[in-house]
Amino acid sequence: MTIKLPKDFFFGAAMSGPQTEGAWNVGGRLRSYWDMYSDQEINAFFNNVGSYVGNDMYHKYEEDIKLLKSLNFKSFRTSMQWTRLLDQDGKLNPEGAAWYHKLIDCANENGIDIFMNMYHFDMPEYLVKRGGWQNREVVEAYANFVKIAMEEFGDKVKYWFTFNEPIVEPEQQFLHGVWYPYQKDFKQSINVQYNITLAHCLAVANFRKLKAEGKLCEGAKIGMINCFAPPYTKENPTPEDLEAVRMTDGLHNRWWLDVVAHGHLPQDVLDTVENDWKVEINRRPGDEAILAQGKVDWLGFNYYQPTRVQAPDSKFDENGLPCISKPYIWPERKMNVYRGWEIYPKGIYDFGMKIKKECPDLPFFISENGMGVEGEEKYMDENGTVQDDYRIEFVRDHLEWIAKAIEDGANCLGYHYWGVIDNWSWCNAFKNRYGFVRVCLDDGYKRKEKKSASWIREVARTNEFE
Ligand code: BGP
Repeated sequence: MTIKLPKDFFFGAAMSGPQTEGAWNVGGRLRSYWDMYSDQEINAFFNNVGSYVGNDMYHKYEEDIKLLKSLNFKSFRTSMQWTRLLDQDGKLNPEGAAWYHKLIDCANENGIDIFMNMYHFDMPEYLVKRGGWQNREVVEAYANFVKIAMEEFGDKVKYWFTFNEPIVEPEQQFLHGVWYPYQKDFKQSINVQYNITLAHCLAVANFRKLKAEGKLCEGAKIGMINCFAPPYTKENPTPEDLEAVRMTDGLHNRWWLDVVAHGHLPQDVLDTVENDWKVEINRRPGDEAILAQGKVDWLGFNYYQPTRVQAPDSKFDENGLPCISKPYIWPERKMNVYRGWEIYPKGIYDFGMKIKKECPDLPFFISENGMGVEGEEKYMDENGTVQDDYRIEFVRDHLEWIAKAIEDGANCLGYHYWGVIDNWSWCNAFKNRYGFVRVCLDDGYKRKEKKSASWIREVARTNEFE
């Protein structure tokens, strides 16, 4: 059966600056949270590979952009590193800016739209030392960074995004405690989440102001990229299970959806956090007016796996902080065993329909989706080409559900695959490879297409697949 996507549906690549560029000490780049973390604790990283090299895109960007073009991709999302663009006084670093000019010009010359994301978990180290997102001054510093970037590149970048997956830092660093500073404290986590939300809103306000002044490209748009996951629970749930679903959805999904679509936070979530759980959010007078400016033009939806939850064992932990839910293991689940993530393509449809229902005026695109596999050498043929049929199947199954969502009225405009060219990834480093293109770490970071590259090239050319 042939599945057809709309004619103007776009395919593109999702990557990020800190995971690709490398060149960590070139051109006056400052150190980031990841460089600090790598120095402090290299064994927190798979195979002790820290943040320094990325996939060497700093030097290979021309080759990489041509590669994306040859795959028939129309767009490329990366992120601008705060550490590269600005100096420690928050002023433009001309050498850093020069490299981003080259990257953007090269993409434009090749007919690839840059989707420029302004933050991908990569706080400058000197700001981490001032408390990072716990400090309201950092919120202002971020808004300044975005403003400078938009002033510098506004005439050549049309599509801007404030954050990638803003829920990840609060959760990984302050709630689950799996990334430095390894805290498990809901109060810290919700306040970091809140400050990031304000930072987003101030950045949108800067965008709107510059746009009104005619300083941005014709048709320039601003968006936010979120990892959304539909929360499911067990069959025949108890009221407590449903409550776990409500608050998981509230903190992970609706928190952001309400800001970007409606300009406020979900009241039921605030009520639960502040009144029932007695956790104080450091809100200040005037914040509501800031939140009201957070509405965006479109939305990026990253999807990897669903969330399955049930009621927690107790409502509060030993420190009196709330327990929101505990995982529910669905007996029929199919896993990507390498990444430890469930594969559930229908989730992309379910959440797409949720966006349509809850934010009917907000167009979206799939901004990340992908399959990371460890040890892909074992799938290499005699020519050294990775025969990644599993990846083709993964993408095809998700595209099929996207096509169905569009058929049922979802306003989904395109699909960006995560990590088109293998890249470095946070504590996992190069453990799980996502690319349609392999990066040969022991051969000068050479690029080599996998089997899936020819498949996606044809899908992106025709907007249809079998
Ligand atoms: C997303 C992030 C990406 C990337 C991806 C895969 O959440 O936005 O930066 O890391 O997940 O994750 P991993 O490489 O850890 O498997």
